[in-house]
Amino acid sequence: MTSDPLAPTPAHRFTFGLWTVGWQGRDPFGDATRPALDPVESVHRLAALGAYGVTFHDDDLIPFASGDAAREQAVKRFRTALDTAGLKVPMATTNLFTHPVFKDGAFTANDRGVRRYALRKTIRNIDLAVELGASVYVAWGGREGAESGAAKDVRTALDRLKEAFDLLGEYVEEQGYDLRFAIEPKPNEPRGDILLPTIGHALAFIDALERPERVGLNPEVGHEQMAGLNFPHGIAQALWHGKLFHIDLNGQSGIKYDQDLRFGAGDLRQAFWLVDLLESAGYEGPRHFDFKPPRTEDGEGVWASAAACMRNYLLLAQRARAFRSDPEVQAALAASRLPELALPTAEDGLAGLLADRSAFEGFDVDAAARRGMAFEQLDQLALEHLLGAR
Ligand code: XLS
Ligand code: MN
Ligand code: MN
Repeated sequence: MTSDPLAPTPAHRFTFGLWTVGWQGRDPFGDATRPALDPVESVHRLAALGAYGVTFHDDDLIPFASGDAAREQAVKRFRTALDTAGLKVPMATTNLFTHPVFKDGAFTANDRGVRRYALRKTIRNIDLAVELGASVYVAWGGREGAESGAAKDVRTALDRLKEAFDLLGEYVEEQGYDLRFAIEPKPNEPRGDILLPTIGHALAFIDALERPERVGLNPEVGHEQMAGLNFPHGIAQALWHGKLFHIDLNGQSGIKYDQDLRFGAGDLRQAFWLVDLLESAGYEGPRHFDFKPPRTEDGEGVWASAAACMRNYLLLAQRARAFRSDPEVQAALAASRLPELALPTAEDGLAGLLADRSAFEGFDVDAAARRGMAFEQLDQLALEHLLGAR
C-alpha cells in the first residue's frame, strides 16, 4: 500500500470505459491515429494505474455480428483478465449507434423492426452485464433524435422510449436481476437534436415510467456543458431527487462539439465544485471516466491521459477538503449566510407566517436590500484554494 495521497487505488472507485482508452482517434474528418487496443491489455493497464473497474458497450468487447464461438471466446478472455487484474465491472451499456441499422435511432426508430432488434440487443447484453457483476446499466440514446421537424413525432417517440424502458424493467425484474438503469442525457451529436437532452428532461421522463425507482441518471460533464448548463448544479439536483446512479467524468470547454477531454481539462472551476459536491454529498458510485485521449496521442499518451484523469480528481478532492476545512472559509460561508439557507423558511407553518407582522408589515425591505452577500470574498477563497495559494 502506497502512502502517496495522490496515488489512485481501487478504494477510490475509479472506472474507465473500454471505449475511452480504446478510442482510435477516428473523427468525422480523419482516420484512426492509433491501432486497436485489445480489451485484455486495457484491463491490465488500467489495473496497473490503480483503477477499480472497467465498463463496456457490448460491441467494445464482442465485435458486432460475432458468431457464438467468437463471442464466448471474447468473454472468456475478458473474464480471465478481470480475475487476474482484480478489476470489477460495475456498469455496462449497449452500442445502439454505430451500425447503420441505427441511423434513425434504436428504441425510437420509426422502423418498428429496428426498435425490436434494439431491445433484443440490449437484453442480450444485460444478461452479460449481470453475469460480469454489473449493477448499473447505462442507456445513452445517442441516435434517438432528428435533424428535421417532421421526421420525428417527438410525443410518439417518447411513448416508444417509455415502452422500451418499461419492457427492460420488466425483463430485469422477471430475471430477478439486481440491476438499475441510468439514462445519459446529451443535447446533440451525433443527431442534430437528441431526445432527453439534459438532466432535467431525463428526470421528468423517469417519473412517467412504470418502474421509476429502477431508473436514474448517468450525467456526463461535457454533455450538460455543451448546452451551456452548470454541471455541478445539475448533479446537485440529480442527488436531490435520489437519481445519481452513475456519472461520466470528463472535460469540456464551453458550447461546442463533445470534446470528451480528460477530467480536469476544460472547465476547471466546475470540476472543482463537482468534486467538492460528490465528495461531500455521500455519492458512493464509481467515479467513471468517459473521456477520449486526443487523437494527437500515441499509446503512451493514452495511458498518461488516463492516469491524469484520476490524479486530477484526487488533486481537486484535496483542494476541496482544504477549502472546506479553512476557518476563514467557514467564516466567509457564515458571512454569506449559507447556514441561514439551511433553516426552513416557515417552521411556524402557513398560519404562523400569515400572523407574523415582522415578516411583511414590519419587515425592513430597504435594510435587507442594502446588505451585501459577501459572495465575492467567498469565491476568491475558493479560487485561491483551487490555485494552491492557500
Ligand atoms: C457519448 C456517450 C457515450 C455513453 C455510453 O457521447 O458519452 O460514450 O457514455 O454509450
Ligand atoms: Mn461525451
Ligand atoms: Mn458518456
